[in-house]
Amino acid sequence: MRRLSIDKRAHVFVLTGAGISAESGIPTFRGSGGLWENHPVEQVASPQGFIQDPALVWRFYSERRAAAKLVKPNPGHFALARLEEELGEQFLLATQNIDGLHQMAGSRKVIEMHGTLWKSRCSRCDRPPFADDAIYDSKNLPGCAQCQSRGEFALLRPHIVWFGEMLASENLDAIEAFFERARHHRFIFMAIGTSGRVSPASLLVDKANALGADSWLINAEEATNGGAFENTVIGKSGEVLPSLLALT
Ligand code: BV8
Repeated sequence: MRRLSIDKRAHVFVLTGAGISAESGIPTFRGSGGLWENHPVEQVASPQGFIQDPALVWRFYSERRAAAKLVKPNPGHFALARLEEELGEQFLLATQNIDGLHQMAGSRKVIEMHGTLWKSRCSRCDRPPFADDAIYDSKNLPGCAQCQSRGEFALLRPHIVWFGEMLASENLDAIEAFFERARHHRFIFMAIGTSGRVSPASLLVDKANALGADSWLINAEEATNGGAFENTVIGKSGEVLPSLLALT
């Protein structure tokens, strides 16, 4: 098996998924069979789910906020923060996770492709998303103060990209711009701790390959889109990343 060697000239893009937070104690989606309280996550994490039962959806995210407050980054998160320190603008991290552990580990530029647990926004008006780590009780769901000041009522919602919702174009543009620069150099694409089931994140490896990237999957098991990667390292990210990402 080839060894990954990253030197100072490399341009490295990393996509992480739930697997990188598993060793911090946050359950993955596939690990729970994709279910929460016997509901398929794709149903709860959706606009339809929120309209149908906002109390259920706020309970889902309040429980994840409460759990995520108790966990800490693991050596996998710290290894990525170190690599960003060493490569600077030649490094870009995008995550599908909403737990904020990359930032807690010291990563400075993190593209949160699917949003974040730590912000809420109005489900209706144009009030910008705001920091919010509140645990809401299903009996008194949060309303938007701006709408209220206009004599209207609208529920707050988590600032998260649900299934069936578009990803923020500025995030996709930033990734595209990095790929455009990296293609003229030694371009390494890494996906870490992701089953590769959710698009458009799971399609990034194909774009990187088409631009000449050296693609690596670091995962506890084979992934749905595993065939797209030239190289695969099967292992726990917290155990393999510290040595794998050391500069040569
Ligand atoms: C979009 C926030 C355009 C929410 C998330 C049919 C109908 C409608 C839509 C679709 C359809 N088919 C496809 C789609 C598109 C859909 C999609 O991909 N669906 C899937 C289910 C098939 N995508 C979307 O809807 C996206 N938007 O496409 O817009 C559009 C618009 C309308 C209609 C069509 C298209 C929006 C997707 C974003 C959804 N939001 N998160 C929340 O978190 O609550 S996705 C959510 O699930 C996560 O963010 C993550 O992305 C995904 C779970 O994936 P992973 O992170 O990979 O986690 P998983 O558990 O699966 O895997 C973990 C891996 O780690 C495992 O392989 C495991 O082995 C490994 N592991 C475990 N421990 C370790 C480890 N590895 C290393 N070390 C360890 N220690």
